[in-house]
Amino acid sequence: MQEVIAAIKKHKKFLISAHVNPEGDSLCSQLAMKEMLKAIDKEVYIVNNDTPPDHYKFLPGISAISTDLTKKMDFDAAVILDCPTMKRIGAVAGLIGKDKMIINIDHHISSEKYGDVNWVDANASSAGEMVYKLFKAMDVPLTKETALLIYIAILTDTGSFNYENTSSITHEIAGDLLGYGLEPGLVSESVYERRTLTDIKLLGLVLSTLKVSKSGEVAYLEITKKMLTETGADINKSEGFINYARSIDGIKVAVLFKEDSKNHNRVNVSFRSKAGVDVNKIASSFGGGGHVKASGCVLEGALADVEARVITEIEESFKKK
Ligand SMILES: [Mn+2]
Repeated sequence: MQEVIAAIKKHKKFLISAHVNPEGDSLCSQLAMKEMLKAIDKEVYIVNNDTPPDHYKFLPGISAISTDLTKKMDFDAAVILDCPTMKRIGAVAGLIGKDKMIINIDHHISSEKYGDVNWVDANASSAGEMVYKLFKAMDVPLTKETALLIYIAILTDTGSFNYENTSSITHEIAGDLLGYGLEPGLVSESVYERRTLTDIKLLGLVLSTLKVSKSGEVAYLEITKKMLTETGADINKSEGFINYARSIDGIKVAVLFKEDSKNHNRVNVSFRSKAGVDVNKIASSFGGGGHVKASGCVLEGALADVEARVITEIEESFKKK
């Protein structure tokens, strides 16, 4: 962290970015980081590959996130948050010339440490938790808004304090954040109780695809392009669907296969595990990565073929143990 602080102090103008298909932690850690840099008189831009999902439009300062890659920006350092590889920031990578300093702040175990400065803490619950530590180390006071952002980053990345990445430190930080006047019940409602009728209809279609592998230890679901056109639902609203598959008793790995909306021969694959199974290893074997209990990869091929390949690979990996 000291290296990060030194790099921040040395530079004046910053570009902030995070991984494609943004969710709670990536959005909130970027917005909180921006507030921290502004508080110490830095110039800051946030540029992302994708527009934030509609259900996060309530986040304070969200309009600062631009997806305009053509706009000329003057910056001398880039802060990349919650992003294990440079590839995962998408087209934003093209804006960062070789002369720019790259500061990588991440909690993914699979981080490729692509920065000039890398602060990777796989024990941190979220990138938001790391930004919190920066606020404290740099003596920048939190506000109700920045406390809310960091709280939501932690809330969403820990599955509401349910996952193994939740530690006593996570709870201590959450406790401190609540002291800025946050009401946990209201925050939870604003994050989780924003589904539309369409989203629930999509959930119904997705759950009807549920299958279990031969071993009885892998449960999987699929989202097809047809389901999205039929319901008119937004793919971003499927966050959390995979947990229904994982919640089945006896299941060790849950997989969600999503047909890519732009490229018809591409499938986005998400993995969630329990009972100590390492899905980062499985995702890595397919060129992806993430965390021990939550990871993902992107595969070329038709949905049925990709499904068969992935499920066979997981079943094989169980046999090797
Ligand atoms: Mn994260």
